[in-house]
Amino acid sequence: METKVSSPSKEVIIGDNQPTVLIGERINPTGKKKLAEALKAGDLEIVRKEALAQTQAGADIIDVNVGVFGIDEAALLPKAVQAVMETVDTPLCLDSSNPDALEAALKVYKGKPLVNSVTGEEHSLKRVLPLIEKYGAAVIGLVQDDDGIPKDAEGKVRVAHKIVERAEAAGIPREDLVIDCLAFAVGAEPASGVAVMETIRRIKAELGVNMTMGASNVSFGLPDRELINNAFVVMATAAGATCLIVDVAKVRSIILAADLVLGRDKRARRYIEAYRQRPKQEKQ
Ligand code: THG
Repeated sequence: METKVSSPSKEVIIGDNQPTVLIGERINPTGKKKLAEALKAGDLEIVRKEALAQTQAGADIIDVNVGVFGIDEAALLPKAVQAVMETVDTPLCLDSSNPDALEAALKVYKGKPLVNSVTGEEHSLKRVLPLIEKYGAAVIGLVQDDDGIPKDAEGKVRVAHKIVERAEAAGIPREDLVIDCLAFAVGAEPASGVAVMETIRRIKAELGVNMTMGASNVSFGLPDRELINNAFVVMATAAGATCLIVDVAKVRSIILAADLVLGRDKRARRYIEAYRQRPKQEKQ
């Protein structure tokens, strides 16, 4: 199963026999005061800078999220998307919980974007799936429904089935769906990591779709978060996740190593190339 996402000049393929696709998460005002203030003032300079920095760090796709409380996302998201498209040719992931903002961004995007996201909630399925079909986009499906986010694999798999069925009924090919299994913080929910690994294996066996994960939730509230995030992304990749939403500069090297071990980097080409690019003093 291959999910294709593109800009006018680049195509990214998410799939089992491909290197893990990394979506850069940094254009997102969550926890970033300076970016939030700039977005409120309509200043997109930081957005451009982050687009460039993440592309240089090896991001395959860049997530664009401008969700600040009190902001008109339907007006700002398309502007941010334009700014990023003018700066880099990396394909984009349009990230908003507001369907009007998603539609406004879909109208200006050039290529085939990944939309982040639809959920198993009725209002989301009814409003977002027709947009995906209309614009020929790919979409991330969050395993969350009107009862919330299921904690166990059984519940998560059930919502994944629902999203796949509803997407196909809306005329969206299965390969254009990427399921996000939604991990909780392991500090608060010790069984969450195991539940997610089981969910990934079951969804792969039962539905065959591509899967993504945001890594940073898992380590919330604990010290040395990077270490936990690294353990999590390696395990998720081994379990069958084919795409990750991460801080690319921090996670890329461990994923290159994981891809190599999993046979997703033939002749170690990507691993060695990244090693060559590293500053001399860091090499061993
Ligand atoms: N799944 C899907 N989409 C998602 C997520 C997911 N989109 C949003 C989020 N999760 C992934 N993106 C982020 C963006 C920022 C942070 C974490 C995840 C973050 N920000 C720092 C903080 O809050 O402290 C600030 C970091 C900094 O300044 O460097 O952690 O799970 N489909």
